[in-house]
Amino acid sequence: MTQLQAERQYKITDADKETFNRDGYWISPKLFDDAQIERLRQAHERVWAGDYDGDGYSMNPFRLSANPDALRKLDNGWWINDEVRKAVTDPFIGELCADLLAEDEIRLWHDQVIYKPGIGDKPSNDGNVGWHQDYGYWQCSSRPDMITVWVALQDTDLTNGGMMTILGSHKWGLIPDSDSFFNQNMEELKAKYAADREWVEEPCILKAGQASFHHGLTFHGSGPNRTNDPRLSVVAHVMPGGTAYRAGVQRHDNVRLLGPRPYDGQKFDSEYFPVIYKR
Ligand SMILES: O=C(O)CCC(=O)C(=O)O
Repeated sequence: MTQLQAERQYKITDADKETFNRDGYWISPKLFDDAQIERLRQAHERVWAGDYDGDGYSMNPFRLSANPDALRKLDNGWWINDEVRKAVTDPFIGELCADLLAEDEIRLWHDQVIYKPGIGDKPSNDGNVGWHQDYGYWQCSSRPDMITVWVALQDTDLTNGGMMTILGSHKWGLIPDSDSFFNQNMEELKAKYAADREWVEEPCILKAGQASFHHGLTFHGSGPNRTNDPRLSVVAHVMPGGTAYRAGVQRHDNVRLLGPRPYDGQKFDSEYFPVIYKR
């Protein structure tokens, strides 16, 4: 058995659950082999070039910014790229999430393909991801205990703009106006959210193919990529089976996937939200 095969048989331990429940995040073993990582890196190239698999339409058509330092991000890349689809619907990811959450079924909420350009020592914050809570965007969902699985497609640490989480911040509950992904002023956001809370920044240090798993309420963000190479990732946002629409709270593009007249309590259970794991 290769080392990767052994890693892909990994079972969540009580210590992993304890880490996830205490810190709001957990780092996995290597999920994907080098060949799959390379294919996902090529998928990035194709996505940004508008070269799509099949006849699907992208959820939010991507236009390359004139600013070469800007973060690139596409939601629901699985609709238009088969490699991304294979990665973000991987049952192994689903099983790890099911075990961390003690759930029987896991569905995909949506994915993201994210490219952070390397800017060397240029004084730019254009690739920053502001401190935010994912559930700050997902309040139309009945469950805040969703998980974001952030898969590194190269070795990632703070030098290339790796993500940081705020330890234990998922226990703070939903903080008002925490949908601040696009605010690139990390210091301003920190001053606002840290207030009198204990603010402990934890770098997510990952080898290529490893992933960080964070809770929907865990604050996280990332700073500049100070290398000269882009930082590439694919991200699966997942939810427990049975997660349903919470009407009248907040809009999200996914709600339109429920049909023309979504109703309170309607389950996110169509083909747009595939089951990626079931016991
Ligand atoms: O890629 C990053 O630095 C942050 C991504 C993020 O916020 C997320 O995946 O939830």
